[in-house]
Amino acid sequence: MKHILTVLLALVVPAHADIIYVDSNASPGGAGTSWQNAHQGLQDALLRADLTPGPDQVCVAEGSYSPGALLGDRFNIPRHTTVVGGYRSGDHWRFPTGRMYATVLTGNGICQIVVVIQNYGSSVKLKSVVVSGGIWGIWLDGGPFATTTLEDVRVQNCHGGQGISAGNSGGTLNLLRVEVMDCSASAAGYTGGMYVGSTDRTSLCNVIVRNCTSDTGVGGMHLFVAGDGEIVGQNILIHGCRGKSTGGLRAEIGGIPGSISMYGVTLVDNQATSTINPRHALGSENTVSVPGHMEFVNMVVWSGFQGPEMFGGYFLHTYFMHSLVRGGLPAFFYPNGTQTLLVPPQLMKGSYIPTDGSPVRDAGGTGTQMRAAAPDVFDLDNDGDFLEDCPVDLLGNPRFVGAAIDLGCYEIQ
Ligand SMILES: [Ca+2]
Ligand SMILES: [Ca+2]
Repeated sequence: MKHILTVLLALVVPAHADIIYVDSNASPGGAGTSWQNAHQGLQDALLRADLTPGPDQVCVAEGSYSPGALLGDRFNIPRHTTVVGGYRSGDHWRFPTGRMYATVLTGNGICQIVVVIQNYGSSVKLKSVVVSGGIWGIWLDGGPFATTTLEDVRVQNCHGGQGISAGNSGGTLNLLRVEVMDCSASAAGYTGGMYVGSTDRTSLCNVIVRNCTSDTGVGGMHLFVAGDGEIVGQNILIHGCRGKSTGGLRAEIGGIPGSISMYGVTLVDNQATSTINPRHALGSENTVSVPGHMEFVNMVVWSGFQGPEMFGGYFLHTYFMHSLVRGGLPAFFYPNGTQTLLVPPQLMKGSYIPTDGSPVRDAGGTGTQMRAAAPDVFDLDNDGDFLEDCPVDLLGNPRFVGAAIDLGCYEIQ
């Protein structure tokens, strides 16, 4: 009887993640079982997480961590693994966003890829780390039934490949408070900042791409949807990016139609270098004859370079609602563009936060899908409501202030 009871208890007790500790200030040879006995390197912890069958949480203290000194060395985040950085060394306290005590994963300018996530059918999260010094920063492949999350992650100073390359083929991909800065692509067609390809559900919330370049492709961000995939974005800032055909953001639907819905996007000071068909801020295309649904709501587009800010193809199902666009919408988009402002947005230099007198104030509205904002899939106000309009702006301030929502990624308080 006692034996049966033990078996029953083993079945009902939830499987808790094993915690593996990493601190670059630890002595060599630690087993990773506590902060006092922490692994000195992240690679040891990831190898151990890979060998254990259940979920693991790898906690990493502030400091610099390198996957190795060879081109092919990389941090492989195993299935069923969460990696959380930002702990203060010594007392291991951490701020909620983990940004104060930086856990830096660096390829030291040697490694081809710094972080690889190949996730099939499990939950993998990378949280509160800075990734730098690779040809590629993060290469992510989320397969069927996988949930893959990047949260409070910054990628910087990666040159040659792409800052972040994220594929989602049949699972859930979440990018929350992700920033890519000072990255560049040189190989054909690559995106300097961030490429996201999705055949299933992908959510981007509070994402910044700045000062990223590509000699041959998109400078800032390239979104691609195939199958019946969807990408939903909220509070996106892309600035200072330079590409060949597209400077800031390229949104593309290919294959069987899916959807891209972007809310509260600010595209400023981006540039395209091509003399043929450049789009400084936004290229949006359904590249198939049966188009999907593409919608941009409450957007600010203001690059200020000579030439068109925007370009699109198969525009019947592309909607631009309640936006401020330098030079106005291209004729292609008529009659799907509505409520377009043509005056300068009056943003503060550097931060791109609107001034009090900015015309973006209270100029927002709802899209054809009757939303002013994306669903609060991350429940950023912790009220248990995941379906309401996202209640915060890029800074985490309240989104619904004054008579209406503001255009762009920030809300004037
Ligand atoms: Ca407002
Ligand atoms: Ca909520």
